Amino acid sequence: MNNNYNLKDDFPDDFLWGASTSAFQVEGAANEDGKGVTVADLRTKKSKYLDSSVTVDHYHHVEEDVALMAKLGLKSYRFSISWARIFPHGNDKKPNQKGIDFYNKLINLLVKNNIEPIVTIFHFDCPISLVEQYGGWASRRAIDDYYRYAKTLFELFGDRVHYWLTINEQSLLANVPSMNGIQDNNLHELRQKSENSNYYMFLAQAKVYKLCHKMFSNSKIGPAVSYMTNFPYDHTSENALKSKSMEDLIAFIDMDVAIRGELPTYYLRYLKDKNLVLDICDGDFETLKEGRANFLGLNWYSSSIFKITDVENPKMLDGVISNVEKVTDERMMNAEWGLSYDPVGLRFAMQTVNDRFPHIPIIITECGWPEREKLENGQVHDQKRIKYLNGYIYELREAIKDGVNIISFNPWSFLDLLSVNDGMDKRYGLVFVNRDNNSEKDLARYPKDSFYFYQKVIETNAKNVEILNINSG
Ligand code: BGP
Repeated sequence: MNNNYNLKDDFPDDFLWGASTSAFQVEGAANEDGKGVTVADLRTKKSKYLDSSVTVDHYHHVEEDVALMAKLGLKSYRFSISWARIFPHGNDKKPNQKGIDFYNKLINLLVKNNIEPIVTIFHFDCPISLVEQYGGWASRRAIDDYYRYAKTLFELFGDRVHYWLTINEQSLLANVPSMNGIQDNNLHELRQKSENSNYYMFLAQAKVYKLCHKMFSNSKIGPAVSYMTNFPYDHTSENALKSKSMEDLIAFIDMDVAIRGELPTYYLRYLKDKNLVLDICDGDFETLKEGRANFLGLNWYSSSIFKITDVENPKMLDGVISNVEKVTDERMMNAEWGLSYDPVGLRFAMQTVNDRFPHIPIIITECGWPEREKLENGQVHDQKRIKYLNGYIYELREAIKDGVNIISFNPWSFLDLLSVNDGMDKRYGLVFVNRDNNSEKDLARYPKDSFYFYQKVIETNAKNVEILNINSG
């Protein structure tokens, strides 16, 4: 009898164990060396915590930070390039040499240490000048400027970068349009602008997928999708359908367009019901078809449970997340900010994606556990993060054994960084950075206990990961 079904038993030897960050959350130096102002800079300035001007000053600590990555044993590092460091106004005639120098330095250090760069082209930081010039992503003009920016990156760094992520969490940008600098006092107009921005982002990415495949035969390119598995609160078909529809409209839409090259019918039905009209031009659908991703980046932190309620709760504009309540399962380990520890949920998610897009390569581009943390005698004992990583890595191996083609895992975040809504109070890092919301202190780096746990994971290809006791909560 032949028992060789071509299934893997473990993480492959070339598995890319990585870690993740994004430019405006780690770099600092927001006004240095010619960098232009971005929407993210202005949004964080309004925060009651701290802004993007210094954050954890990775821009000036780049050698030290890559040395720590090498000590950790990272095989990949997922980071983003700041559009406004390359083109300060988003569409300048010439790129900014100092910005190019910084990313060359970072990429060369990574390559020297055998760390594969996984580069996000656009992570929440649209140059503000594009918003001032023509409304940014609310205008079709953004497609050409994004394309030119991506092409410039391919020309500059494509000899050393083999993994590209086009846009981070597009659906979040579409549902919170202020993150792209899009405003309107009229809610319907705002939704209309934001759906067009969503459509332009789909078209821009399709063009860039096509370009990348044309320029490099061996490179991989895909979106970084925010995917949170939704479970219905109970067995009723009404709750199950609502949970699924939200998952479709918030997560699968970005995957469906990137892989299948067309707008899914559930999205068209949504637009029709909301009386929203996309700015569709001749040739657009061919553009979508001709440019497809060849892997999926997934930001998966935890699952959520939803139940339908009568209470209007238009958290992300109206429509997608309205009339639902998020329910906490007290049996799980839950973080202060609503994230829960659900390792089996991750395996479930991986199977779901693989069912929809069989054999598609998957990179986990984000995944992480937030805590308030303090340094004690130069140490941080982040036991919950270790438990989280242990459980998630255990279930990732199970998913690989199920036949899911997971090629890389990049937990959020390599080091503590600026949380979008909570400054430095909410820490995700494997490395502690000595600063808080009120003071920059000395910005010294201290590996946490989870750093050493993850170091062992990488060294042993996860042999140190303990069997998961699902009932241990
Ligand atoms: C994702 C973003 C990251 C990061 C992370 C944690 O949505 O891609 O940039 O911010 O979430 O979010 P937060 O900082 O709000 O906890």
